[in-house]
Amino acid sequence: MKCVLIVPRLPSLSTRIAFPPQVPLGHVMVGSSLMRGGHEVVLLDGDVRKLSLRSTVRHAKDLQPDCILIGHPASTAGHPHAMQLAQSLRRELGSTPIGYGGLHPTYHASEVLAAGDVDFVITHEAERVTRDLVDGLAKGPQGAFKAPGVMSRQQLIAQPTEPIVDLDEFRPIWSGPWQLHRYRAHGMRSAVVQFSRGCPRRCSYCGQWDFWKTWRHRTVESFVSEIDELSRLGARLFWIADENWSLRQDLFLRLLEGLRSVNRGHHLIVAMESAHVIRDAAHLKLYREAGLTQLMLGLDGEDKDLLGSNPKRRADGQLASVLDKVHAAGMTSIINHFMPASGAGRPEDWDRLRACRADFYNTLQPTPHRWTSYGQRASGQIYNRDLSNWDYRMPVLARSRGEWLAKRWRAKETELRLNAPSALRAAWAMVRGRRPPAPLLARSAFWAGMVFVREVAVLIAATLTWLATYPCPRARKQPASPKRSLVVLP
Ligand code: B12
Ligand code: SF4
Repeated sequence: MKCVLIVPRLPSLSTRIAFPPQVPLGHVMVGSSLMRGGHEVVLLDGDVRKLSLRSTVRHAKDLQPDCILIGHPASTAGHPHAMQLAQSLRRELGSTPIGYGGLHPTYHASEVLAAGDVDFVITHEAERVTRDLVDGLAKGPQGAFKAPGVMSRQQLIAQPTEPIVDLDEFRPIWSGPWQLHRYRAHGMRSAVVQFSRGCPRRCSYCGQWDFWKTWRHRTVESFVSEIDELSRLGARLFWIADENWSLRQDLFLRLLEGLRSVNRGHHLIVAMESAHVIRDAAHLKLYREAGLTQLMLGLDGEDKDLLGSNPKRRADGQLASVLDKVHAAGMTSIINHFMPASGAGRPEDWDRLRACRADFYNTLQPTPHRWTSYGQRASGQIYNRDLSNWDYRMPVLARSRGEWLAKRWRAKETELRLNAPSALRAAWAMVRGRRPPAPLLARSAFWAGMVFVREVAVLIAATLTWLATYPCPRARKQPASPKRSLVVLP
C-alpha cells in the first residue's frame, strides 16, 4: 500500500518565532514501521513546508495514495487543522481510507468519527497498530475494521492492545523519506529522538502517563547508535522526546556515558525532574560531556504517585545550589511553571521560584485536557474553546473576556519579573567580560525574548480591541474559532 503521512499546517503558535516545526517523530516512527511491513511511505509535512490547506490537498492528490494518515505533533492545537484537512481530502479523494492518530484523537475518537471524514482513529502508540491496520486494508475493509487499537464507525470501541515491549524493534529508520534537511532549530540541523516512553508519576494535569500506559526504554546501545547515525547525517541539536528518561540512575549514567562516546559537539535539550538533577549533582560534568545543553525542569505537582508522594516539591529546596552548578558546568536551566488557575499568584510562590536561580522561567497556562483528572474537574470553567489556542501559552479558563485578558497580562508580568534578574546577571557578566554566553544560550535567550515581544504585541492589540468595544455585548463573546469550525469541544 502507498501510505501518505500528513502533518497539516499550524500557523498560529507564538513559539514558532523561536523554533520552526521540528521533525514529526510520531510520523517517522509510524512510517518506519510501515516500511518494515513492506509498504511505501511518503511524508507530506505541510507545517515545515508552510503549505496552505489547498496545496496540501493538491500535493496529497498528486501522490495517488492508497491510504492517508493524518496527525500533528502539537496534537490538540493541531486538531482543528487536522479535521479541516480530513474534510477537504474526503471531498477530493473520494473513498481513499483516511486514518488519524496521536494524543488528541485517541481521547476524542467518537467525535472525530462522528464528523464523518475520518475512517479510522489509531489510538495510543501507533507503530504496531497502524501496520496492522494497513496490512488489513491491503486485504480489504473487513480486515482493517478488526485491527486492535483502531476505532472506526463500524468498531466504536477499540480492542485493547498491549504496550510495545521491545522499543528497539520499532526504532526509526532515519534513512527513510523524511527530508531531514528541512528541520532546523537555533541555526542547526535538528532531530527529535526518544529513549523512553511513559512516566510512573501521576500528575493530575498531565495525561502522558495514561497515554503510554507504562514506562519503558530502549537499550542504551541502540539509542546511542541512533544519535551517532543522526550526527553523521548532520543533526547537531536533539530534542529528547522523553517524559522521564532519568528515572533510573544506573541506567541513566550508562546512557550518558554512551552519549559522551558519540558526542561530536551535539546539543541535547531535555525535560527532567528536578529531583533527578539534585540526585546527580556529582555527575554534572558527565551531563555536559554527554552533550546536555538545556535542562527543562517542572516544579508543579501536588499529586501522590507510584514512587512516593510529591517528588517535585520535595526537590525544590536544594535546587538553587544545584542549578548554580548546572550553570557553571555550561548548561542552561529552564523552569516551566504553571500559572495558578485563579490567575493571581502568591508573592511567596514567586519568591520561591526566583530563589531557584534558573536561567529562564517559562510560564504555562493550566489547560484542562479532558483525559486528565484536572481537565474533568475544570471542565465547567472553560472560556477559550478554540483548540488551536490550547498550547499552554494561552489561558483557557476564565469567566469573561476581561478576566481572560487579565490572565494573559499576569503571565507576561510574571515572566518579566522572574527573568529580569537572570537577564541582568548575564548582561553584567558579559559587560565585565567574565563569561561570554554560550552561542546556544545567547540564541535561545534572544528568541525567547522575541516570543515574549510578539505575545505582548498581540496582547496589546487584543486589549485595545476589547476596550474599544466594551461594554458592547459582542466583546464578551468567547474567542473566535477557526473558520468552518470542526473543533471538537472538550
Ligand atoms: C519533543 C517535544 C516537542 C519539541 C518538538 C516536537 C515536534 N516534533 O514538533 C518542541 C520543543 C519543538 C515542542 C513544541 C511544542 N509542543 Co511538544 N512535546 C514534545 C514531547 C516531549 C515529545 C514529542 C514526541 O516526539 N514524542 C514521541 C512520539 C513518538 O510520540 P507521539 O508524537 O505522541 O507519537 C505517537 C502517537 O501519538 C502516535 N502518533 C503521533 N503522530 C501520529 C501520526 C499518525 C499519522 C499516526 C497514525 C499516529 C501518530 O503514534 C506515535 C508513535 O507511537 C511531547 C510529550 C511526549 N512525550 O510525547 C510534547 C508535547 C507533544 N508537546 C506539547 C505541546 C503543547 C507543544 C507546543 C504546542 C508548545 C508550544 N506552545 O510551543 C509546541 C508545538 C510545536 C509543534 N509541533 O507544532 C504537548 C501536546 C499536548 C496536547 N494535548 O496535544 C505535549 C504532549 C507535552 C505535554 N505533556 O502536554 N514539543
Ligand atoms: S512527571 Fe511529567 S510526565 Fe510524569 S506525570 Fe508528571 S507532568 Fe506528566
